[in-house]
This record gives sequence, structure tokens and C-alpha cells, in this order.
Amino acid sequence: MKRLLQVMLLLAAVLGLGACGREAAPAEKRLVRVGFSQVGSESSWRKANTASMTAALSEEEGFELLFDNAKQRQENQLLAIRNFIQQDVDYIVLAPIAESGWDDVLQEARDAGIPVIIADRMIDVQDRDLYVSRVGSDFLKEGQQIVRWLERELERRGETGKPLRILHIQGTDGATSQLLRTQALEEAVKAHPEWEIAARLPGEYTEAKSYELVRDFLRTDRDIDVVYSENDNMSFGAIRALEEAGLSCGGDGGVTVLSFDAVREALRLCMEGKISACAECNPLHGPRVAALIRQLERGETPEKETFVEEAFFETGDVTEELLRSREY
Ligand code: GZL
Ligand code: ZN
Repeated sequence: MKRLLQVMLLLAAVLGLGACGREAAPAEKRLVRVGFSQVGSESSWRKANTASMTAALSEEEGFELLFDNAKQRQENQLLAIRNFIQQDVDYIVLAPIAESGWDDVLQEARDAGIPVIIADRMIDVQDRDLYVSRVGSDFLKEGQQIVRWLERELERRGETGKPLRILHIQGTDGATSQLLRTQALEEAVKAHPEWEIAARLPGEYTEAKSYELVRDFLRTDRDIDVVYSENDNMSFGAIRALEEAGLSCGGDGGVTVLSFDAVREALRLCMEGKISACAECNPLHGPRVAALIRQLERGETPEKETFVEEAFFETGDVTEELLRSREY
């Protein structure tokens, strides 16, 4: 009997060992958990940016994405980041609405050992180590390209040195894209004393706000040669207000509308001549942010700053075929 018992115990042990010694079923590959705080959905550009980020940070790509839309309010972004910290995500991606106000919350993220990536606009923090890397545009270069186009256009028309009244429609106050696109224009106005800013309108990157402000402005002042509009949606609002006031856009004698982003709808207006020149601002940051996170997962140190490629369009450049080929 004893012998039998011994054999049974030995058998059980071998089987048990076999069970726990067998290669454990491959655990579901762990998803990388990313908290993304997005500015809002104020513009076509922003919607394309959100689409790019959510596609690149999807489960099929190995991510669990926690997404928050701050509806253009910084306090909502601060709440979202603190929530991501509470949920102990692996990474935080921040598309900051404005440059200032991030030091404390990013210190909390660092204390929690959560790396932060900045997408799109820039942040102004005391300690640049509060974020690992930024993917975005060179907004100053965008503005300088638009200004250079205007200077060449005036030469082409034989109007160099002629007084010019510019209606300046600004994006969200304090956003890097607003600060630097504005800087490019202000530097140009300093270089051309005959250029005058007729008004600076706070359009907040939305079509609705821009339309209202331009409509009201035109009630008392219709002497505008150029509209310098810091994104396409504000250009759409301005064009609607100008045409309602009986002013034409583009062509000889019309108002020269200059715009930023180059979303498909704006490029169509550019092809039609209503927008005279458009500086692209590429919203497709998703693949770059995903690549940055994979670099960090491999223990590598990414570049502190990477810029996206951006094009420039004037009316003759845009064709139906180009419009079809655009991703956004
Ligand atoms: C620019 C981005 C700006 C776009 C606007 O990178 O921050 O915000 O130009 C968007 O369309 O609202
Ligand atoms: Zn000049």
C-alpha cells in the first residue's frame, strides 16, 4: 500500500511540476496606457489632429488611450492631467491651449514618474525637464512665409511702398501658434512703415467668433486691403462677413485674405482665389507621438523637439487632384 501511495505522490508532483513548468500562455501583450489632454474641437485643424492621435494611439497599435477634450479651457486640461496621474498612466500627452500655467501639474506628473510629451503648441516652463519631448510646427516660419508672399505679391502688382491696411485676426491668446504668427506680422509691419494694422481681433481660432468680430468691425471701417487670419476657420468667418458687407475677396481690387492651416476647405477657397495664400500647419502628429513613446519604451532618449513638414499654397498651386490627395 505504502509503495502505491509513494508512486501516486511522485506522479502528482511530476504532473504538478509539468503544469507550472509549462510555458505559461503568453499573457495578453500589455497595452501602453496613455492619457491625452486635447485643447478642444475649435477648428478643422483640431479635429484632424484628434483623428490622427486617436488612430496612432489605438489598441491595435498597442495602446490604451485615455482621451480628454478640454473644450478650450486650461482648467479642464489641469483636471485631466491630475486624473491621468491618479489613474497611473504610463505616459501623458499634452496639447497645451496656452504656453503658461503648467509648472505645478507637470511637477506632479514627474513626482509620479510619468513622462510627459507635448504635442502642437509649446509650453513655457522654468524647468524644460518637466517634459520629455515636443512634436509641433514652426509657427514663426509659417508667418514669415505668409509675409514674404505678401511682399512679393505687392511687388508683382507694382504696389511696393503703397499704404496697406491690414485686419489682423488672432488665434487663442497665449497659444504658441498665436504668439509666433503674430510676431511674424508685427516684425513685417516694423519693416514696412507704410503697412498699418487697422485692428487686432481675438478670433480664438473659431469661425463664429471671427465672423462676429469682422462683421462688427466693418460696420465702422471698410478700408481693408489685407486680412491676416491666424487659422482657416477664422478666415471662413471673415470671408462670410466681408462678402455680406459687399466686399469681394481675392483677385485685383478684392481683399487679400491670408490664412494658416491649409485644411481642404481652405485650399478649395484658395483654388477659387478667395484665399490668396495659405501656410500649411500639419495636424498629423499621431504617428510621431506614437514613435516617441515606442522610443521611450525601448529606453531610448528622443529628440527634445521635432518639427513636422509643412507646405505653402497660393491660388495657382491648388488643383482638384491636390484636394483629393489631402488627408485633411
Ligand atoms: C496650430 C494649432 C492651431 C491651429 C488652429 O498648431 O495650435 O490651433 O492653427 C487650432 O486651427 O485651433
Ligand atoms: Zn515697405
